[in-house]
Amino acid sequence: MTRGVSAKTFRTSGLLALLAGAAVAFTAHGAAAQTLKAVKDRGSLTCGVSTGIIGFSAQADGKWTGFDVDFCKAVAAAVLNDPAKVTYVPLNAEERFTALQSGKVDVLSRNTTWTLEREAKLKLLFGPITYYDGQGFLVPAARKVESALELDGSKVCVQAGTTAASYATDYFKANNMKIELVTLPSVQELVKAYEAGTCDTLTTDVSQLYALRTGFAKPAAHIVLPDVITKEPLGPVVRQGDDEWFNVVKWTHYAMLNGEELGVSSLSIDDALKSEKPDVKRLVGTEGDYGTQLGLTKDFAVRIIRAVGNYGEVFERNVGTGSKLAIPRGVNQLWSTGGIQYAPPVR
Ligand SMILES: N[C@@H](CCC(=O)N[C@@H](CS)C(=O)NCC(=O)O)C(=O)O
Repeated sequence: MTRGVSAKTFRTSGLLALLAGAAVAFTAHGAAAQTLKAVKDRGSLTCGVSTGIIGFSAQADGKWTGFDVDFCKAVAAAVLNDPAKVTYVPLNAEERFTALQSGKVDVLSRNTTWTLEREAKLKLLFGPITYYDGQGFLVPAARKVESALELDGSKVCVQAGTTAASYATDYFKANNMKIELVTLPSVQELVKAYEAGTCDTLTTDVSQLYALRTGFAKPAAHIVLPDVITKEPLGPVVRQGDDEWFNVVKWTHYAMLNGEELGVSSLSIDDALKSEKPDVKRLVGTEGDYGTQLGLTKDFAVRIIRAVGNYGEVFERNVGTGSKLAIPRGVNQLWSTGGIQYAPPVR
């Protein structure tokens, strides 16, 4: 009898120890962590961004700006009612995923391509595609190259830890062309190598080519070739196992997209609060409790749009034709105006 009891006790305490261990493991990896609660308790969002890509995430005079930075601000506005409550964590291509896995950042908002491996193997989840991109090539205009198919024999600069290196290899192999890949550990060294003439071309996502070019001594002396050789769906990334947080991240983007579709902008937000249109009322929270269902407030979309604007405003301000980068909206237009940006409805 005594033996039986002690054996049971042992089994129970063993089970408890196992559960405690699992809880610790979950917390350490952030998998089961309640990120939304953690952000609210901390009073700030930790957002993983790039180390410096103008138009997307770059720091000047101690201030971060850009398309990916605005996404961090939008999440902070939705959760904390203050777009300034963000701690930016600059991450290069190689360190970004471990930073997210380890819980160093709550979300990664950093020109990151959604791939199967990054979800299944790295145990991450991509939110909506905030920017549809593709890989391209930058060349000095003086080389008089008009297509990537003229790059046979070239030295091609890429950054380590990105999708660009293997895609470039595949592309040139498929076209029976020989290239020499020059892999650089950081974007700063990538730019330096290209500007110094170490390589004939630089390859990465087209949006980044436009961005990097703005920082060159003579931007007009470099052209982005028309060839786009891959699909690079870029979007925010979170850890697996925290559906509530995943929803907050997804609906932050969808609030901005629905805002644009319904004509609700940072300029018209006060009028939108008086609107009688059912779709607008649901978006701004004068009807229903959609924001509360997300663990936020009824007016979460108002907070976002007031802070950073709707999707079109964010795109134009940071990377659009009126910005330094001057990227045409292209496929990133709304589905209703010929693009593929499409948000599920708030209802
Ligand atoms: N979208 C591609 C490329 C993203 C990427 O990291 N591009 C580099 C080259 S421009 C970059 O943003 N570097 C900035 C940094 O490492 O801080 C990916 O997810 O692998």
